[in-house]
Amino acid sequence: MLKLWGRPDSSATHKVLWTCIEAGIEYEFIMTGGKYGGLTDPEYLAMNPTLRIPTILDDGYVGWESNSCARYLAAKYASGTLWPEDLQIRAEADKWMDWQCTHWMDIVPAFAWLIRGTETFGAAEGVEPSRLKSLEAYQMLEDRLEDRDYVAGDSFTMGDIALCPRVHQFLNLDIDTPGMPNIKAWYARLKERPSFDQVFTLPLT
Ligand SMILES: N[C@@H](CCC(=O)N[C@@H](CS)C(=O)NCC(=O)O)C(=O)O
Repeated sequence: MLKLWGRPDSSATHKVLWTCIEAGIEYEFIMTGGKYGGLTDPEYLAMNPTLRIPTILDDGYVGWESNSCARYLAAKYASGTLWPEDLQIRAEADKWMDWQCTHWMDIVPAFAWLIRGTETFGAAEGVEPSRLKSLEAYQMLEDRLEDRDYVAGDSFTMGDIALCPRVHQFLNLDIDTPGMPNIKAWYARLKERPSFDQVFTLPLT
């Protein structure tokens, strides 16, 4: 059975967990990182030297980097759904997964202060620049969702899975997120999936 090391309040873990649930993969979830620790255990380090979660072990293959894990699992277990068979549609899903990596830090200063009280990113003063930077970046996603229900096209794919955790954080912080009707409608669509509540089980932490 696939093993997944991560924690249920980690946005990177969410992507892999969601992929497992949507693809119907049986998995063992091993609580790691944050308050669970374990990142420096020699056995864990030997699998994943980045001191990060998530990590997967599937049939002898060790994977880390959440988008890479999601791609691997989607290709192996959800070809035709999460992993679009059409090359150009798949490339769109891929493109937005990579785009998400470029912008994943935008919301972190606001998240760090408002949810964790972390001062590393500028405390309260860091919130507004972070909000504005996120709004600017999310305008690209807003435009992309103008005439389609999901980021790669007509159906839910790994692209939506990779994008959602940070959008989930952004929309659930106590900050002003004006406009963005396409993103909000897309987020509401994702929330309707039965899998959503199995992934986003905890308040933001
Ligand atoms: N680019 C990596 C980022 C992984 C990452 O930053 N994970 C965070 C949790 S979201 C982590 O391991 N933090 C340390 C911890 O949880 O102890 C990925 O997408 O997998």
